Order: sequence, then structure tokens, then C-alpha cells
Amino acid sequence: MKSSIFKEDKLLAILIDPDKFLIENTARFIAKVNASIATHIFVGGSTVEIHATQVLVKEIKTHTKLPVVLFPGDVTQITKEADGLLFLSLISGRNPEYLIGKHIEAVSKLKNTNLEVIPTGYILIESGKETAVQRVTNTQPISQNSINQITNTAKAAELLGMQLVYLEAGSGAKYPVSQEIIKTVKANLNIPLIVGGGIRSKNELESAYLAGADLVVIGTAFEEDEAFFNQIKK
Ligand code: 1GP
Repeated sequence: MKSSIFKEDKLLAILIDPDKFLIENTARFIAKVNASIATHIFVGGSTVEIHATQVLVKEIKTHTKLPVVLFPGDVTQITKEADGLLFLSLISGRNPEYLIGKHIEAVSKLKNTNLEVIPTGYILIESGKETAVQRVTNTQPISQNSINQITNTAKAAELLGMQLVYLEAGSGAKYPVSQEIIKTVKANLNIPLIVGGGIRSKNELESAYLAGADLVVIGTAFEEDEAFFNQIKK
């Protein structure tokens, strides 16, 4: 079953980290997002102050019709103001807290919300330097050379009934997930594939689509240089 939020392919999500984003810039930044080929806004980060996500999502929603999807680093980032929630299980790692523990904690926060909860197999892939996900979750990424392991992990997510697989190189990664990995995983998967981490140019975005990514997530490149929006105008 396909999620109602992720119906098409070649989707682009702009990731906003509430910790690195000034709320007073929301209108200006979201206007650029609206004028671009972006189809989704993701909100989340590894370490976010309590309530910062709620306030930011509320503000974003007043400036756009694009779906706002939570990409939470922690349970405190769940807010009913958003449209959907990637219910991430970090299946590349073996830390029970991030496989199932946080999810149990989240249940009481999900009651009385209309959030579309999307079970997502989250696979952290080595990308040249230690990333925040690695540090916060205390798990090791899978090596880019272990394509079989990555592919089987993604397939296991599908067989467990997850609706999405997310190949994550980590925010600000030195290099993104390779085309070969995306291609191999996609060829073995019947659910949509998200790819993110370290994608900084239109070329890299197109390479990810060409390899088979259904949705690409980009955050850091826009944080560092909003001129990047000029290259991805509608
Ligand atoms: C991080 O995949 C996302 O979780 C996006 O990464 O910030 O490197 O674009 P970047």
C-alpha cells in the first residue's frame, strides 16, 4: 500500500532543521521552496529544543500548501501541526531504543493527532565522516562496499511491512549514497525509496533519480547557500 503523501516518484523534500533555522526567515525561505520543484518539506533534526518543532511547523504551514512531514530525531519532535510522520526504525543499527524503544514512547503523543504515520526502514550508510545520527544513536553505519547487506536490510524492511526505505548518508555527509547502491536496492524493492545526505548539486540530485530514488532529501545545501534554489526552479 502506498502512502497518500508519497504517491508519485521523483519527489524532492527540503529538510529544515529547527535547530539551525531562524523562525523569522520562514516566509522568505518557504517562498523559495514554493517556487522550486520541491514537493515536500521535512522538519527534524538530531537535537532539537522542546517545542521548537511545533512552533516552526505551525509557521511553515501558514506559508505553503506542500505537505509537511516530520523527520524526528526524537519523540519530542512529534507535533500534530504536521501532515505526516516518518516513523523511523534505524534498521542498519542494533540499538533497541532506535529499533523499537522510541516508537513505544511515541504512542501516547500520536493519540488524538491526524498525522499520517509512515513506517520507514531507516538505513544509515557510511559517508566519509562521523555523522550526527551515528553519534546520537550510538550505531555504526553500513559500509558503502556492503551492497548485499544494504539491499537485504532494505528488503527485510519491506517484508516487515514498512512502507518506505530511507538510505541515509547523514546530514552534511562528505559524499552521498552511491548510484550503484541506489540502483541495486531499487531493483530489489517494491516500496518507495528515499535517498538523502550529502546531495549538494542539481547533478547529484539527477543522478539519484536516475539510479532509482523516488524521493530525495536535501537540507545542508540550502542551509549553506539559498542560491541553490535558483537551479531548481519550477
Ligand atoms: C539528512 O538526508 C538528510 O538526514 C539530508 O542531508 O543535510 O546533507 O542534505 P543533507
